[in-house]
Amino acid sequence: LRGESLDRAEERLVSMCEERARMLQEQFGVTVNHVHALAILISTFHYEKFPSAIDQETFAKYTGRTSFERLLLNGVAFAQRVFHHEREMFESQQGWIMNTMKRELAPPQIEYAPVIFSQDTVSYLAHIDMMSGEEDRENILRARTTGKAVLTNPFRLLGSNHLGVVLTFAVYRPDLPDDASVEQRVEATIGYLGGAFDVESLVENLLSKLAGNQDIVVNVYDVTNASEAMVLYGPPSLDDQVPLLHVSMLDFGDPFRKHEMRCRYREKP
Ligand code: WA2
Repeated sequence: LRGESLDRAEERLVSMCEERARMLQEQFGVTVNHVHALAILISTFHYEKFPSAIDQETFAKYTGRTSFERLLLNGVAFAQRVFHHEREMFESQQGWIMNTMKRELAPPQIEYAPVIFSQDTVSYLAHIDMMSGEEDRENILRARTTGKAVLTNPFRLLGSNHLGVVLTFAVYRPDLPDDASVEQRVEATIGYLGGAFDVESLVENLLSKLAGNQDIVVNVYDVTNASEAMVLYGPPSLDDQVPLLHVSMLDFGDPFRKHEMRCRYREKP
């Protein structure tokens, strides 16, 4: 550690780790808030207006021009709630047939969540029933019962195959009261707005700009289940064999999930 005292080295590690955790949490928070506002925009301009004031072109243009507000997301998309009895009508009106995340024809289900609007950067989501993916489906169900931002487990994203997490907000009919019950929420759900935090490339990009980045190794974990932490960012590592390790708490805004950042010094040859 360049001959500095152990105390000084530890102090420096703590401050670099806390700085990174604060920055990441801040960027997550800004992004989540902006996606929340987009969900309200869809509720207002797609459902309160007849005919809808939003179509794919308008959505792509607006979300593209506001992407600076969502630096850690690779894009946003809107999936509409469609019941089985509405499927035939929906598909003929749209002029396309929904498919699954595996690019197959969507088999019959009670309900679906096909993407009808997508930012250009995630155009590969168009026409996919997001309920056909396990992580996305869990998010959709939890988003609509809570009315809050929800995050998935870390998993490999469609398109990039990068490690990341998906953020989902339910979009409700505009008349839903603030104090609605769970049943009222589910009933008033008209779709889902969300996107993926591409942690593998966008967090890398964020951290690479900070001083001291060469000196330390940063990991982010989902520690919701304390006995089996899941890597969300950084190289696999055996933290218990490291002499100096600092753990910084992270709050990404989903109270159901726990995340933390662990920092250590890079091994010097
Ligand atoms: N967005 C981007 N890449 C993904 C993904 C996703 N979901 N799922 C797997 N790879 C439209 O919850 C609604 C976005 C899901 C929203």
